[in-house]
Amino acid sequence: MLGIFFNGLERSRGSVGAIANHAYKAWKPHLPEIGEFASSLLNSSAALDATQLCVGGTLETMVIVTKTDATAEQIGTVVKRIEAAGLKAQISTGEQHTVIGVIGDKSLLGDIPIESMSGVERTMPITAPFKLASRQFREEPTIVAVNGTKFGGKQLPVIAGPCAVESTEQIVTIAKLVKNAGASFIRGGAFKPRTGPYSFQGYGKSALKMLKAAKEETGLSIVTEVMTPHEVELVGEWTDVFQLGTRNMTNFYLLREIGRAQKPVILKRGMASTIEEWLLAAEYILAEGNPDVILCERGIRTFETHTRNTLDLNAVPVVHELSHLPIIVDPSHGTGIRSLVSDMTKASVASGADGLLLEVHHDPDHSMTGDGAQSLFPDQFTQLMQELKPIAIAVGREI
Ligand SMILES: [Mn+2]
Repeated sequence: MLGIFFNGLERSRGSVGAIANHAYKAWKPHLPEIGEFASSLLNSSAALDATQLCVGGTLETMVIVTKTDATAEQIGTVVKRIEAAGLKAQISTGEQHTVIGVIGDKSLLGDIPIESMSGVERTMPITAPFKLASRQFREEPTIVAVNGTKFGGKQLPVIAGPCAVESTEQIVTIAKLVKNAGASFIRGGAFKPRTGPYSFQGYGKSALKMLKAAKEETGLSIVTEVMTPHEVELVGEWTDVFQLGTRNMTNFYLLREIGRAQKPVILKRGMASTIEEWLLAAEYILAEGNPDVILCERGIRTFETHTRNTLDLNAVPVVHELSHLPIIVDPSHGTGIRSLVSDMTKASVASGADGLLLEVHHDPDHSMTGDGAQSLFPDQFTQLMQELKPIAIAVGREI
């Protein structure tokens, strides 16, 4: 049975959906053993995916909204009942209510009278395909704080720096310039996911040390990309915020590993991904227990070839409607053209962005990644920061 299922899975995921649902009902009492058996037998990603898929077959997430006066003890009792039934509970503390997200097969709750337990106001299903990322799970915006700087509140944090870390001198010079202009974060790639294998791939661990030098010199927090699950620990030792790049938005093993790291992450939108797929990618991180996800719109592929990407500013208000997560905008990659970056940054702030990510280089003609063409000169960046102030005020924000 198991073998046929996995073979089917390799051929077509869609066609085995129905089989998975039937099989799941029969397997349910034995799921942990089956998962273990499948992993040890095949020790392959297909095995893990299959187990996850069949668990997902009847997955129906719901939230338990607790009363405004519910005590920590009452909430703890509800959580214990959920976990004892074999489900995962995720708590979100809001101003009015604490909400408990129940992840897993709701039928495992059986006859537990959740709605009549003390402290519980009501339960409701989350109808959106993404659950923990949805506004239904959490009404208030999530604030992601990094060393005192907050994404998702009134403040608009700015992350600036070169595409790649090229030398200590380069990154320290740029860090000082962007700090003076008002940025809170220095960015720069140590591990670079390049379209071609012969392009500069980044200086790796030595670049992380260079970023640390820039942090020590300026006090700016670090944002840098992590590309593979096994580098999460290393990069996490140096960075303040992980960046997960556009090419890795659907790298589900990386998403899960970052979900297990207790560190904020900027999740860039896949260049060909819908907003729903993007929020589902965020869900992978949230479901592993990391609540600090910052979404980043960085432009998508369209039929337009004049610009590098089409900066989808629709995504900002759409994400705010669908999700409680903060969303920042990267107009540098969104346009790919220096002369367009300032205008689109202003438009980003006007659209309600919760922060900005900008490429800035003091010597863009010698940039090692080819992204020099979209990098602002430091004086342009300084001027832009000033010009953004009245726009931020007009939309109720501060920069
Ligand atoms: Mn770049």
